[in-house]
Amino acid sequence: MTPPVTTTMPQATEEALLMMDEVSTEHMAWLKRVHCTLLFHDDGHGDPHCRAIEDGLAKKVAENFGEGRAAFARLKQAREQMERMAGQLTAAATRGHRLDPQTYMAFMETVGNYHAEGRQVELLLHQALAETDPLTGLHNRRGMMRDLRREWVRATRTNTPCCLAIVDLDHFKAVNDVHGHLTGDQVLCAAARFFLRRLRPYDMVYRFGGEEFLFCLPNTAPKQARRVLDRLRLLMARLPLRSLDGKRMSVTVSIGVAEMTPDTPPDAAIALADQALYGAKEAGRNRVHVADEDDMG
Ligand code: GH3
Ligand code: MG
Ligand code: MG
Repeated sequence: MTPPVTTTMPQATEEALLMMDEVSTEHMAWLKRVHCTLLFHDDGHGDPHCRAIEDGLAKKVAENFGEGRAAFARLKQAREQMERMAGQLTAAATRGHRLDPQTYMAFMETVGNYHAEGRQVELLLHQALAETDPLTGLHNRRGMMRDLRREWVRATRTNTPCCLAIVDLDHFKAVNDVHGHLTGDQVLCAAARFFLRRLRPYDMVYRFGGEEFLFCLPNTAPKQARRVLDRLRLLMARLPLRSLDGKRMSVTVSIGVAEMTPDTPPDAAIALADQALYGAKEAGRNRVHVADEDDMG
């Protein structure tokens, strides 16, 4: 299944990582209380506080970080299993029964599983953070080639077209020079939001470089890509923007498109799209050029 257009807001991911730290601290405190109950029969182990943090975290993850849902479901399952075992052991201990070493070892096994699943969640969050552009929240180049390769393999296997487009904001240096760098940053964020809104849910948008974005458009032949991107280009030019000091402004984009084919893997398609983009700039900007159609040779 093609992953949907998603942004993993870095702030949410950072918060999730901090909450995972809390989960870990709370878990250790709970584990100590369980051991006190087992050793001294004080029946004080109670519910692990990490349960509430985890539930809040799972909600955050579901909202901001789709890929983490399965890992979270596994973490929750591991915690429930661990709690069940702890319940059995502590019930026996408080009734004054002798502890069975095998049951204790099985319990510690579930603790180990829970740690391992927590580590997986953390790894996924770290990976998401590393693959996210902190300014726009879009996926950055890290991970992009992996995604593109996957789409190329899929397009080849299913014999369906798939286009790549490099989208470059025109005269963006002038935006910074005239309105300041902070306005420039806001324009980049507005462009990212606009692209996500206008494209289909299964299209992919990456921040390719400074003021350049890369789209991967599965199931899209060059003709169709040209139509879709030309409409996007026209709408972008009309997108009302304001500088930080309240002045009205607009930006245009130039777009280079190339198809990934069995003989044109991602890196070759990117090079072709880049050449087409160069052609679009040379031809006057604010236009879409398709490799092999607009710029022969
Ligand atoms: P062209 O139409 O040929 O693309 O001209 P351009 O001015 O857009 O291209 P150029 O490569 O000369 O300048 C790109 C500018 O984008 C310069 C750089 O400072 C700006 N830029 C890159 N990344 C960021 C960013 O994260 N924030 C801001 N505000 N500006 C950025
Ligand atoms: Mg550029
Ligand atoms: Mg530019």
